[in-house]
Amino acid sequence: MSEDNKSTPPKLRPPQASPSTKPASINSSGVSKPPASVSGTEGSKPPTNASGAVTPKPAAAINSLGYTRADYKGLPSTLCTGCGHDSITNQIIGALYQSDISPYDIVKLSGIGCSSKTPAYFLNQAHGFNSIHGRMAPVSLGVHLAKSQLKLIGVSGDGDTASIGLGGFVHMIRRNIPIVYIIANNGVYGLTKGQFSATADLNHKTKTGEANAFSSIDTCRMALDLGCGFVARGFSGDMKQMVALLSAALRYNGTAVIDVISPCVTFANHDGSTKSYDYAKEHLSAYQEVEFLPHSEIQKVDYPEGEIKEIMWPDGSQLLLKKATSDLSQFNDPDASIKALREAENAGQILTGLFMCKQNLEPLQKRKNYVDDLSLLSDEDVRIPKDRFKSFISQFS
Ligand SMILES: Cc1ncc(C[n+]2csc(CCOP(=O)(O)OP(=O)(O)O)c2C)c(N)n1
Ligand code: SF4
Repeated sequence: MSEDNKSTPPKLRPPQASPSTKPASINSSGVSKPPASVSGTEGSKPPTNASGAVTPKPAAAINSLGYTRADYKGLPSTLCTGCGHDSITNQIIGALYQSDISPYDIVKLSGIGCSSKTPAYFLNQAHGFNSIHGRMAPVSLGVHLAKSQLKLIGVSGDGDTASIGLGGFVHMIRRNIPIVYIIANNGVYGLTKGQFSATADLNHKTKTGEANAFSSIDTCRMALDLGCGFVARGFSGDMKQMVALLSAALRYNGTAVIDVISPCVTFANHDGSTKSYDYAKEHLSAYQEVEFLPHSEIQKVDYPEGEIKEIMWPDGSQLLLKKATSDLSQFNDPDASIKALREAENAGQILTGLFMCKQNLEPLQKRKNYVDDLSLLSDEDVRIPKDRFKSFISQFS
């Protein structure tokens, strides 16, 4: 945890005991570990009935890799009670549990902010890098080049991404770095007590009534314009939609941007805030309804023509898009999605759903023909030979 994240958000929960966890066991290539029950129940007393006899505990449900949902959890949250970011954490855990991805094959990334603290609250067993403010995207490039077979999940704030981190965000998209890039968007800098961020809407008001004088940056429109292959917006209060979007993003091989409206209950949940729970509930509008069917739950159902679009994933899972405000052919047309987002903004609506899902974009590694795993290169491969180094240095003597 960096120095910055030691600043304390207001209304903290009392400290809670952290769950017991086993350290990650990593194989020789630094990846994965065979499925095991790592829920950490050893050492605790078994449950007993009134007469003191040990009652058998019902077995926890497991996913296809043999992990329980608890195996995808992290430490208890220290965010304000009711913070939208905690809902996103739960949604990430839910999507990961049904993802068939081992916790040991994931790298969690973040910048600085309340949102950037949240990777501590999921996936205790994963690798992680809590970077500096606005630098999650460039750090993700380094991590990906060092170990391209690991799955990257990043949580950044709207300040972290759209204010200080905008340059890195833009170039990450241009390079199509494979990462699930979640923007927990509350329109404010929560950690530093509620200043406007670059996604705060024009005329959005602070708690003391000050109106924002500047127009907002829409990270989804920007990502679409830059050619991002997976772009979506969700609301932290909509578990079903978020788990569906995250489940699809986790299977996407390229940059997957999900902007999530995530109310800050302490600094942006009042009348006049356009990122409050009440405002979001009154102004949400769905581009389409989304539903995710893991491959184990697929059933063949016939839908009326034009009402449902099925997106198939390589593992056999399906993302179902059901017609809402848009014609279902629009979602893969960046111009149509940008137009719909702009129209929604002009009408004071928050448009959520999937705006782009292009599965055939070449990921970074293929475009540049990079080696798969920089971390496996030998010293000889990465060191300049001694004689060449000497001759290079001799130029300066
Ligand atoms: C270089 C630098 N500038 C400023 C800060 C102070 N700072 C810490 S977090 C933050 C903004 C956090 O806002 P956001 O990313 O939206 O996350 P939130 O706390 O709202 O979840 C700022 C400005 C910093 N840590 N580093
Ligand atoms: S974003 Fe707001 S509500 Fe959430 S922890 Fe930070 S200050 Fe609290």
